[in-house]
Amino acid sequence: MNTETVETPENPVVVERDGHVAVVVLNRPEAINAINAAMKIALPQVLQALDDDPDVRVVVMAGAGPRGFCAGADIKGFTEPETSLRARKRLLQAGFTSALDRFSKPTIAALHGHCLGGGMEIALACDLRVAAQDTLLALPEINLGLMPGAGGTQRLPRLVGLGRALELMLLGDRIGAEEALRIGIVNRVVATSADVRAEAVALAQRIAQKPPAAAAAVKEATRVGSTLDLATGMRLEKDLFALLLATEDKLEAATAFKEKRAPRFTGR
Ligand code: CO8
Repeated sequence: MNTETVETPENPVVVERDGHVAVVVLNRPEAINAINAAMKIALPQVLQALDDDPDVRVVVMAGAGPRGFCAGADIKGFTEPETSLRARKRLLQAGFTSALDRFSKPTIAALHGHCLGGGMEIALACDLRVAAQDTLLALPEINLGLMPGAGGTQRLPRLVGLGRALELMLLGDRIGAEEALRIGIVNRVVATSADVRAEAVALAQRIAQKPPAAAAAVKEATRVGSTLDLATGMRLEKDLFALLLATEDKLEAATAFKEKRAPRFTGR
């Protein structure tokens, strides 16, 4: 794997490449990858660059070090109160998880250890989640006099329903990987944290073999469609379907079928 770094003093986000898959690593292991100001700046920049790179087809999000994926917002940075108006403006402008919403290609979170607060919100903003058995997930903001502020109140109920989401957010309790699998927060559980990144990358590699425009269209139709009424969602699906009919990859798939060979997709 090649490793690229982002030009910030602390390198809070590192990108590793494996063919058409990019692994974005939250890289503050000494603080269980807590999200500080530098990470909030770096993550959207990194994702934008990967979205613009035609060689990248799928992104895996992971956390450095043995302690966990991400322990949430950097609580040590909670030093001064902000005026409400300034804080609201900053949150609306920055939105590091909005960068994952804007990201057009499939994303997979590889979770281990602590996955708390903003860390769980990053995971929720990804399309799929793979968790090691030792993963502990929680939205504990209520214990800090806060509430989830990076999409948790909106994304969690869409995955698990209102009742379960409210219970998790009102109590702030941690749940393990098996419970997260049972209620639909994670897609797969692997035995050890040593295996989780490999499992997520293997899943990413399978998706990377698919025609990229079709993968992006499935993502857009499903994610955007889930916020729309049925008729508008169906219309979006038809629009995206019509765009795919004009791709070279659609023709390549049909030609490969006729020639009884594996297709070679280019993303065009
Ligand atoms: N912020 C800053 N530093 C942290 C954080 C954090 N969230 N979590 C852990 N660390 C640091 C610790 O301070 C410690 O550093 P040091 O050795 O220098 O003291 C190191 O990481 C290891 O942590 P611990 O020694 O505490 O390890 P333990 O195994 O005893 O405990 C825990 C691990 C349970 C994860 C514990 O550290 C903990 O409770 N951390 C706080 C978790 C939390 O409450 N997270 C939610 C924060 S709120 C939030 O995320 C709101 C997001 C809203 C979006 C806003 C945009 C960012």
